Amino acid sequence: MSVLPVASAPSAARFHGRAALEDWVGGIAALTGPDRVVWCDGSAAEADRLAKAMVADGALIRLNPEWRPNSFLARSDPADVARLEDRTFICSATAADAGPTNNWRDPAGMRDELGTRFAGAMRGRTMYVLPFSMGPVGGAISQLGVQVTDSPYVVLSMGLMTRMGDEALAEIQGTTSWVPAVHSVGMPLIDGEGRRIPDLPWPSNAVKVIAHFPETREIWSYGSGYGGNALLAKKCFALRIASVMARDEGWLAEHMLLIKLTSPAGRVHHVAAAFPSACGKTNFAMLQPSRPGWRVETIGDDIAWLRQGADGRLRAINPEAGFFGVAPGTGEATNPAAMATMWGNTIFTNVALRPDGDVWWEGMTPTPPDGLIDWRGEPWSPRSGRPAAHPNARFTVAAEQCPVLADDWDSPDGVAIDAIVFGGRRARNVPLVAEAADWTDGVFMGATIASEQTAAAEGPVGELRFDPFAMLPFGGYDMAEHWNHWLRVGERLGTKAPRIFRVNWFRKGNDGRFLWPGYGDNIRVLDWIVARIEHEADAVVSPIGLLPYRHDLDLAGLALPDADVRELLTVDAAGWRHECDEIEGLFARFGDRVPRPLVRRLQQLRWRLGSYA
Ligand code: OXD
Ligand code: MN
Repeated sequence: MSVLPVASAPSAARFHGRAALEDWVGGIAALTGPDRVVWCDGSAAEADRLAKAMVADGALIRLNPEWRPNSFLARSDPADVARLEDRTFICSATAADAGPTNNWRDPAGMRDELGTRFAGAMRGRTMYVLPFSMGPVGGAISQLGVQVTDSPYVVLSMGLMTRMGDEALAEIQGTTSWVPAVHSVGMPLIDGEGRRIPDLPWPSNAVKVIAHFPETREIWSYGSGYGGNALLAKKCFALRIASVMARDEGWLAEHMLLIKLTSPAGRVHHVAAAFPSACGKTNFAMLQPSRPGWRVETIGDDIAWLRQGADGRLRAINPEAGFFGVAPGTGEATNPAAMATMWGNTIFTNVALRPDGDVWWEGMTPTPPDGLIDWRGEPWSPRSGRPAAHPNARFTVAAEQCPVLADDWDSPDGVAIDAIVFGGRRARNVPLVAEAADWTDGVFMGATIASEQTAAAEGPVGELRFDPFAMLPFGGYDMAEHWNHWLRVGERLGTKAPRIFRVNWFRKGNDGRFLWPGYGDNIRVLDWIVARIEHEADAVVSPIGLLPYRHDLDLAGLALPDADVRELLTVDAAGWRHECDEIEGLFARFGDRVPRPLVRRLQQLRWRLGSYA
């Protein structure tokens, strides 16, 4: 079977049931030409076999089992260290469907290119077939996928990050649909003359392409072995493709962490929170409260799928089964639960190696141990003038190892969401916390998530970089349509809709200091959010939302100067008028696709700011 017909894109209906799966795998094998095809069962024995073979080949370093049992270090090619947004493409039927913030490619042209790139791409290698479930196998909100890959590192990682193997495969029957994902590192081990080429510890290709076909729900990724470029269940499926499925089917696929919150009185609430990348989502998902009696338990740290349940409420699952967390900055002081999670059975990528065979990275301990080998495999000392771990170094570990994992984290029907939180990294304007006046106001807050530009290379310093719903690099279709979709979901939820809040841990004073301590003290903000949900706290009406009265915030023991507290809760009218101009610039990019209620909300905001002192 031809897997890449150029003229006619395959219909989504092809990716149903077992026979179509076998047909598709056969087609990919015929195109890519691997030596053998292995269907992975997801067992511990299989992972152990693969890891041993990778250690023997020099592709993984086994860490000292006394410190870190069954754990490994991978060092990537220095040119393959992160997600590549400029090589990530949305190949929808029209450019308008992808929207102005995505890289669009004509699907026929992309199929042509992929046909050429993937032809023979796996020669000399093994092609692994990974059936997986996103969400509990058979769950009401779950979906199935199948990735083929020629990277054993990807097999091991997908085994930690998803429910991968026989159980998921058994679900693929009859008319059950599954999302196909093809991955190759793009380095065949047989050259044009038929000669064998020695493998590399981290094979990859200088050319990288991560392509999504929203209409047919297909993912094709070539040339990179790293993270979101290669673990296709994560950003590619669970966000880009799933967001399109969600739009078509009336649910939401969002870049959100999920937590279960228990108050000192024993009341339980579930919170979904969207933050742009690099805002400390994993830390928030595993927050260790600084206030007595509170408990935060983890359901997910990166992605949430949300769907209205039979009871009319919005219910959410974490579609993933593991954490692919940024290592630098994670330590006993900032995230003890993450440190405990990775006690063993963990794959580390691009961290530093200690002479005793354990790992280290910046922020793990205040001072680095002696005798480190850096992420590139070279001797390192604090005088080296470069970081020991790559700033995007990662740990990959199963969620089950998290000591603060919530008991309902894998509930097949998901958990009922009480509050949705939008956050960003804002030095100015955005207060510590504000509640949306209603669902539309909440969608406006989500649509206008932003951070100030901090490096001249990104553009004028201080100008806002918008990241609507923290989905800018992860949306499979036009962002303005995504806002519309949120408004429709809110209409259906009606009075059962969760409340929406905006938070900001990163506000700075004029002297450049952070005004809020963050980390475990963020529980104080969650405390107020719960008080609002439980009708136990009033709020001050402001043009940008409902703000806390100072006396309703638990600030005990913080010794925050009065002026700092005031500033954390201040609405600076002039600053917000300028922000309105920037929001107008954001909306202008989407033309008349911006939902009318959001345009009206912006007008209203301007009007209210006009008379605000
Ligand atoms: C991530 C990201 O790695 O958002 O989760 O970039
Ligand atoms: Mn993320």
